[in-house]
Amino acid sequence: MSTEYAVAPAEQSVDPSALVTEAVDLARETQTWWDSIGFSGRRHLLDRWRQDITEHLDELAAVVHDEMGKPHGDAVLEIGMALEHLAWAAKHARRVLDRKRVGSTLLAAHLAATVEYLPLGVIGVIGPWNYPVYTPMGAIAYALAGGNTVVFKPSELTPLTGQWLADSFERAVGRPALLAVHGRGEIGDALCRSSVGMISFTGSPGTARLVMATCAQSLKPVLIEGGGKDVLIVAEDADVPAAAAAAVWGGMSNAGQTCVGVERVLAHEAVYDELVAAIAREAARARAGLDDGADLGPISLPKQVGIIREQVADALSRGARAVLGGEQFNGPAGEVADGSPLEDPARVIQPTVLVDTPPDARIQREETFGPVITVDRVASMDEAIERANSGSYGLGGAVFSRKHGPEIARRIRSGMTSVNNVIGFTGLPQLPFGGVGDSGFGRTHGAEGLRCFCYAKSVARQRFTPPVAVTNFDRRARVDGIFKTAVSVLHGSRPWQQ
Ligand code: TXE
Repeated sequence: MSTEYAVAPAEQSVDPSALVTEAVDLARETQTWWDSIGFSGRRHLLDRWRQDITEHLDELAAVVHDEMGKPHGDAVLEIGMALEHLAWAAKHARRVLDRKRVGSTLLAAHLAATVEYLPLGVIGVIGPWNYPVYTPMGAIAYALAGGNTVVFKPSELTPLTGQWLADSFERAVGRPALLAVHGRGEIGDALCRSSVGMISFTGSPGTARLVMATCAQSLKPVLIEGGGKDVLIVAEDADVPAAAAAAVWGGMSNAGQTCVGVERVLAHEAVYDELVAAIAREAARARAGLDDGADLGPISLPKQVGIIREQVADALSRGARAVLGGEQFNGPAGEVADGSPLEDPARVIQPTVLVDTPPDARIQREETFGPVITVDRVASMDEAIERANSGSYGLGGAVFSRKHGPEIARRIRSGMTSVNNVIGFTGLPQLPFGGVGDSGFGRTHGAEGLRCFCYAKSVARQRFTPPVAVTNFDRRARVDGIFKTAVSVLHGSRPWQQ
């Protein structure tokens, strides 16, 4: 497997767009063949890719662990979930995208109609570092299954993982339908300016706006997933121990670097004290560290350490209390230099639980993306929902209630909500994944995810000459009269239905 990678252009004197143009051109050449082999041909080759990843699972997990620090076991979990999506997309692409007859109407009875979803061509995927396999696979697998080829720009924090995926694809399939290009924002920007048919972006809302602005210049469609400030709501009829365990896993796993992770817990006052105690006990059992036995690894993105510490310091200064982990935030908000190694102890942040956090604290509305959760009391589910929906994000979320979960879930303004579990929706390939507000728009996964990288092609074929032809200039009063009568009959008021 090749290990030397195109390094960020900052280290190279070549024009960033030349790297990207070369990859996009190769992907476009390959796309003609990839489209021509059809759904069964692509399914066969995507299954071969999936088997190759499975056969080298530990190797890929080691690359992920080494690059961004998550425990090996968590990397295996992530890769397994990504393979679920790859399998589903390959298997269901024909059912979702292939040509289908659609019904006609009385006025258009002379037409037979079909619709199918055709590939946009080459898809540019810009990926994140926190789930460097699972998240990009949500675009790559669905785009490939629909007949597109893909140029993938992994995060500059996880280039080896991105290249590993492209190399694995090449090993299994033998043709470059998936290519990786590497570098920082300027390579991502060059991909947005290239001739790809669409951009799938996962990252921060700020960068998402830059991506959109660049793509707007060529009217290029974009899919945006911009992070979240997800809540876990605990109703008074909830299973409190289960809710506590979910809050801790959802908030602390992957060192809290999960776009659909739990950032805020809102608990009914009837169960609040019991829940806080249970969360503190559960979170105290999770240990952050650099060793293999750690439950959560270091903070992957150097600048994030400062963001987390500033948000916690701000909350504590406004009266919040840490029922776990507060002591590590005494003293100045530590900065970690951009080039600091993953093994820098300053990147290790222990699970932290804050209570009594004022609503105006930064941590209540800004994405923390660290192993820190706030737990607040509410007097009712109405108040919980109002507070849940008060922010600018709307990605995931969870509700714990024995009887009212689905109805509460529906009122949370987010793309996905789990009921009596946490992030369960990420493991169901059938469910579309995406958000609203600053969390972005467009959907990966599911039927929507397959269609997202295609365009609908509608065909209306004339089966016989219509008895009353309205689309010609010979149309005279007689035909107009007949047409008006038909419209009145079809669309006029129906006294018997009053
Ligand atoms: O994201 P960026 P970063 C959030 C999280 C994190 C913050 C910053 O809160 O702390 O974003 O992380 C590429 N045109 N999430 O710096 O800057 C860049 O190379 C095109 C949540 O990683 O958004 C990288 O590959 N591309 C998120 C990708 O965009 C550009 C997961 C993301 O970078 C570009 C990751 C440009 N002008 C971070 N500038 C989630 N939703 O899970 C940069 N890039």
